[in-house]
Amino acid sequence: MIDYKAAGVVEEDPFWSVEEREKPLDLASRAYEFMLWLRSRPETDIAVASHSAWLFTLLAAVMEVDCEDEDAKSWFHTGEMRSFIVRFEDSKRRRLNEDSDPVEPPEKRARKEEVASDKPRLLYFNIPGKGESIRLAFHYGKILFEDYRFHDRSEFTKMKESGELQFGQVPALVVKGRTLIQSAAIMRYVGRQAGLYPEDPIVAAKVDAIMDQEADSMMGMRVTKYKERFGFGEWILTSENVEKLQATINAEVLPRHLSQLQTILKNGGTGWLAGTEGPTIADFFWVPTLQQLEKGVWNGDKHLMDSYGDLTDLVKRFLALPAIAEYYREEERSSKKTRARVD
Ligand SMILES: N[C@@H](CCC(=O)N[C@@H](CS)C(=O)NCC(=O)O)C(=O)O
Repeated sequence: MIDYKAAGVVEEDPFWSVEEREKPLDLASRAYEFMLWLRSRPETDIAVASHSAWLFTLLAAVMEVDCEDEDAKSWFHTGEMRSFIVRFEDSKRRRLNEDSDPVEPPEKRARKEEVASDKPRLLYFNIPGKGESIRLAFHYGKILFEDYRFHDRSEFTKMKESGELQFGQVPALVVKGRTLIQSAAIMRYVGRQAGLYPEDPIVAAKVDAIMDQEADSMMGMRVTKYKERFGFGEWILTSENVEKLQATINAEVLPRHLSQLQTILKNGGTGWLAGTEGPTIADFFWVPTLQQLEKGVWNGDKHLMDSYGDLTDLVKRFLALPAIAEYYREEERSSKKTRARVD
C-alpha cells in the first residue's frame, strides 16, 4: 500500500503553473530537496515514481551516476523502471575550496550545466578595475558566468551609444535579458548567491557601509584621473593642480581612510573586514583596490600601503583563499592577460 500522505503528496500541484514552465534550475533544486528527504527515510528499499523530465534532471544534475551502462542516465521511456543503489556521501567537491559547503547544492551543479543563454554575462574592459571583484565573487561561488571583455574602446563606445548601459558605464551584468549596473549593486546580487552577503540585515548594512567607504576613499583619486568625466576641465584641474591634489590625497586623504579601514579590520577580530567568520563582498570589493594602491597604479606611489600591515595581510589572506588562488593560477595560464588600458 502506498502512503501518499506520509510522502507529503497533496491533491493540488503547487509546482505547476499555467503561465510558466518550471525552470531547469528550479526543477534541479526540487530534485535535490527530494534526495535530502529520501536520505532521511528509515526504509532501505524505496520505489520512486515520477515524470521522465524530473528523473532525467535527478540523474543528470543532482546525482552522480557511477555506472558502466551509458543508458543509466538517459531519458526514461513510458513505464520504464530502473534500479539504483543510492549512496549519500558528504564528499568534498573536486575543484572547490575546502571551506565551502561539502554537499554541492544542485543549483550550483545545474548552473554549470545550464544552457549558455541563461548564464549571466559580465561586461567589462579587459583589465581588473571594477570588474575584478565581480569576477572573483562568481568564481568563489562556483557560479557559471560569461566574463565578456571588450576587445577595444570602440566596442564599448558603441554599446554606450546604444543606450544599453543605463548610465553609460561598466561593469554591467546582463541577467536573463536585464542589465544590472553599479559594481556594489552587482556585488550584492552575486554575493547573495555566492554566500558572500550576510543574511542578517545589521551585518549586511555593515558590509554595505564598508563597500560605500571604498567609493568615498577613492573619490578624490578617481576625480584626478578621470577629471573630464566629473566635469573638471583643464581650466581648473591643470596638470600642475592635479599633481598638487594627488600629493595631498597621498599624504592626507588616503592615509586617513586606510587607517580607519585598518581599525575596522582589527576591531572585527576575524581577519575579514566586516568581522564575519569568512570573507564577504566587502573584502572582495576592497582587495582589488588595495592591490592597486600597493602597485602604485594611481599615481606611481608604491608606498601608500607601507604603514598598513593588517591591510596587506588581508590582501594575502584573500589571495590564499583556495578559489581565488585557483582563479589566478588559471588566469595566468590563459592568454587573457592585461592588454592596453581602456577604462
Ligand atoms: N560607480 C560605478 C562607476 C563605474 C565606472 O566608473 N566605470 C568606468 C570604468 S571603471 C567606465 O565605464 N568608464 C567609461 C566611461 O565612463 O565612458 C561602479 O562602481 O560601477
